[in-house]
Formats: sequence, C-alpha cells, structure tokens
Amino acid sequence: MNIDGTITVPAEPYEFTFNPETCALLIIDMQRDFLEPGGFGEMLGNDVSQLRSTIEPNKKLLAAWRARGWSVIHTREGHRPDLGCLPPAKKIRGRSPTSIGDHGPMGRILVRGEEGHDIIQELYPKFGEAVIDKPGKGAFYATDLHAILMNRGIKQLVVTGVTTEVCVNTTVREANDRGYDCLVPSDCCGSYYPEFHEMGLKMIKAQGGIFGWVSDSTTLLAALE
Ligand code: C5J
Repeated sequence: MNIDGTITVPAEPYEFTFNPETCALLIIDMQRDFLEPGGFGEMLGNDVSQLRSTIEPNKKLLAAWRARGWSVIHTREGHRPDLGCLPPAKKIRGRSPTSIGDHGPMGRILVRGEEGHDIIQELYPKFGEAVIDKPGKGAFYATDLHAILMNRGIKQLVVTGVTTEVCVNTTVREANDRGYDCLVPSDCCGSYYPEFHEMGLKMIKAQGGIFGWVSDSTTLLAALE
C-alpha cells in the first residue's frame, strides 16, 4: 500500500494505481447458464468447460475483496419472464432450435429467476453486494449500475467474469466512456475461444490502455498484501 492509502498494481500498458475506498470489484455474468452444461453457452454450441478455470482465481479475489470490506458488484445477463426486455433480434440470433426463453435442463434459458440464470455457488453474492440484472452484453445498458457507482463514489473498477470478448469487453468499453478506470485480471476472465480471450485483452490495453489495464490475479493479490 502506498503512503496515501492507494495501491499500485503492476499491469499493462503501465501500472494501475487505485484507491480501495473508491474501487469496486465488478464480476460479470458468472452464471450457471454460461459455466455449466445445459445452459445458454452450451446452447450456442460452446464447450463450457473452457470457462471453468476462471472460478478459482475469482474466488480468491472475491475473498480478498470481502475480507477488506471493499465494494463488490455482480451482474447477470438475462431477461424478464415475460421476455419484455428481449429484443426480437436477440431472440432469433443464431437460428438455434432452442433459444432464450425456451425450456432447458436448468429452466428457461437466460430468464431471470430460473436456475440457469443464477450465479454459480462458488461466487454466490453475499447480502449487501449489489446484483445487476442486465438485458444486454454491457452492464451499463438499461441498468442502474452507473447510478449505484456514482452514489457510492466509485471511480475505478476491477472487472472480471465471462466472456472476455463479449460482456467483459463491452462493459469495460462502456465504463471507460463514462470515466471509470478499469483493471482486468486476465485469469479471472475467460472465453469459449482462447484466441478471442487473448485478443479481447489485447484490445483493452492497446494504444496506451485505450479502454483500460490488464494484469492477473496473482499480481493483484500480491499488491494487496
Ligand atoms: C455472452 C456474456 N457471451 N456474458 N454473454 O453472450 O459474455
């Protein structure tokens, strides 16, 4: 910890300094629908086991954040049971025989309140941690995330979750445009496609950190000690 209470983490394209009082851990969509067989991810033809390596590093980071009493926010991608917030274009995308709102092994796919929509047990939110239900890929679109962050005085975000190139990337871009600094620990994010994970991270840190910073959980946790 620095003398002024801030913490500096080795990162790319250069070190990331944050004030823990005004920095939240934002965990994106670590839901059964994306990480377990029978959900939305598998319905799209993906191998969900690809994402499971993100669970342990997220668990460690979440435990460290909680132990220090710092802000934690979770998000879930999904739709109202009446599908009123599901754009028709999203419903039919992929031409899959089963789509969002249809019944699957974990209940209706990507529908709020269903088993598959829930956050995995390993990272289950605790009382007091905000859970943002989002209909889109970005966590700011059609949610009260920005209001919550502003009301809590949050200016910086550590963003983790799945998938790197879709919801994590979209959220980091949205956050960047709203003036937040984002640090992304690489091993706490994952993709069904390793090459998309790699490129997704490269896009964030390119051009002097055009959208944010990239580090890893071991480096971040070491900086907290
Ligand atoms: C996707 C997400 N990939 N959480 N959602 O559809 O990244």
